[in-house]
Amino acid sequence: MQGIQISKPVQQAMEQGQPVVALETAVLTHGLPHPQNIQLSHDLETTARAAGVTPATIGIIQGTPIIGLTQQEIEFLGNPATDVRKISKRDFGIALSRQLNGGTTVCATMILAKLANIQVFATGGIGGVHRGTNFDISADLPQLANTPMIVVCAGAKSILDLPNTREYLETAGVPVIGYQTDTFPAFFSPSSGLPVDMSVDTEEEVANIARHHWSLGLQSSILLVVPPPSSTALQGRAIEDAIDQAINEAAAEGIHGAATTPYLLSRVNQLTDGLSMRANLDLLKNNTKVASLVAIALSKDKQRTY
Ligand code: PSU
Ligand code: MN
Repeated sequence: MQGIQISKPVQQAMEQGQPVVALETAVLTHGLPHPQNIQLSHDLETTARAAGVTPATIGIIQGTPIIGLTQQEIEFLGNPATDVRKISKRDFGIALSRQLNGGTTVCATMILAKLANIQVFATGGIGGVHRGTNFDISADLPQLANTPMIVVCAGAKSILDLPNTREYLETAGVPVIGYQTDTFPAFFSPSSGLPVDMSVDTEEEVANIARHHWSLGLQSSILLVVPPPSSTALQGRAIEDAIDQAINEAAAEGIHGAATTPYLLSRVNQLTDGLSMRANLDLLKNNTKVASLVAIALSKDKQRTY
């Protein structure tokens, strides 16, 4: 494919029908502080490899979209001294023409992963409908409506308006499948109280649902939601208060647009004395593990006929 660079290991795995999992880099460049961000990217790749899956960490280096960043490229993007833009769909032409560096959001990572025919993607939480704003809806949501991919996440943070995010997913035709849960997780917390469309116990069931969904030519994603590991998950007033305070401060400081999500993430981390980051790191690794199992199941499932 012209204009994008696919690493050797990713290309080889794809050619041989081996399982590959895409990973985003907005979490590296705009979601976590240094050096935990670099360590996290490394840990996610190790998690995938330990499961027998090739990781494809995706980002933009000097205007070239790369599917399968090297460790060195990850360190470059995650270095606070590097000038790096948060890339969503609207930013591609700008970043490529100006040779910018970019950390890709869920939306942008899906666009690039699809160009490389990757079908499974692990992230922490998706963007959604923001609370208390008239029209701040993450580009992640319409992209989920238009990308045949299994996206594994811990739901979405309650920095967002979760009921409306859930409604949008329904409108967009995105089935929300709970992995060993029957409620939509709220990222740090195992449950938002909102329902999933179907609960499954195994990754084979996920692959089977995806195959049938796409067999009709549907172009939407399957959103597989995984509760955060109970050892580090956060629940109750403390985390909700931190989120409310961060949202109020963002409004008072006039933070808006693409800066909103990074601002809220880092403020909540400060207000919870790092507990939220511990939960964040843990659930990202857990989601990558589940995504790896799903990628393996999907590669086996492909050999089937209906
Ligand atoms: N939610 C999180 N952590 C994150 C993000 C969302 O809990 O790092 C990132 C993801 O990359 C997501 C992006 O795609 O923020 C959404 O940004 P926006 O709301 O500006 O679309
Ligand atoms: Mn937004």
